[in-house]
Amino acid sequence: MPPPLPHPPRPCPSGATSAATAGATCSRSRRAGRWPYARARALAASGPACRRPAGRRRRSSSRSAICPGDKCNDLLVRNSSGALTRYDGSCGKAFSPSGPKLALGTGWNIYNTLTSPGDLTGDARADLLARTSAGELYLYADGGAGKLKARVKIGTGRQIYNSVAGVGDITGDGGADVVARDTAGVLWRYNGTGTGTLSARVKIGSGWQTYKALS
Ligand SMILES: [Ca+2]
Ligand SMILES: [Ca+2]
Repeated sequence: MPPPLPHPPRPCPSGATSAATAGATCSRSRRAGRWPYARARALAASGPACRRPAGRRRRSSSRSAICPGDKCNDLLVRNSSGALTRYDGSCGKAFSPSGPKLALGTGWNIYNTLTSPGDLTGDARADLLARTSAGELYLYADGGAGKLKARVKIGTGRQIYNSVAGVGDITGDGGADVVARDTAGVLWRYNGTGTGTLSARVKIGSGWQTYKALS
C-alpha cells in the first residue's frame, strides 16, 4: 500500500460541496444553493500563509493562493467558461460568494490542471502552476496586489502524469514542491528551486494508482 497522502482533503468553500483538492470539482450545495460556481473547479491552493518569510518552513496547513497581501489565504475558482476569479480570504471566516473578489481573466480552460504549491519564486508569495493537455507546465507568479504575472513555461512532457499537485514544502528546505503520479501509479517529486523552476524529478513512491486524485 502506498504511504498516506501528504495532506488531508481540503474543504470546499462555504456553500459548495465535495472534496476540494487543487483542480477538484465542487458542486453547488443543495442547501445553500448560492455559490455561483456550480461544478466549477475550485483551486484551493496548497501553499503556505501569505507573506511567509523566505526560507522558513510553513507553520500552517491552511491552503493559500494568490494573496492581496493581507496575510489571509485566498481562493481561486475557475468556472466552466474558463474565467478565473480570486475570492479574498478573511482570516478566521469562511469564503462567501458575495464576498470581495476580483476577476483574473478568461481562457483558463486551456489547462487541465491548476495547482498552487506555495511560493516557487522566493518572494514569499504563493504562485500558480498550470498544465496544458499537451503537457506544458506554466508558472504564473504572484505579481502583487493579488494579481498574476504573465505566464512562463517551466516544463514540458507532463502529460505523462494523470495527477499533478502542489503540496507545499515537503522537503524541509523552505521551497514549495510538486508531486506527480504517472499512469503506472509511480509518484514523483519535483523540488522547487526557489527561483521559479523545478528540479529534476525524484521517485518517491509506487502504488499510488489506488487514489483517485492527489492534493
Ligand atoms: Ca512567489
Ligand atoms: Ca521543498
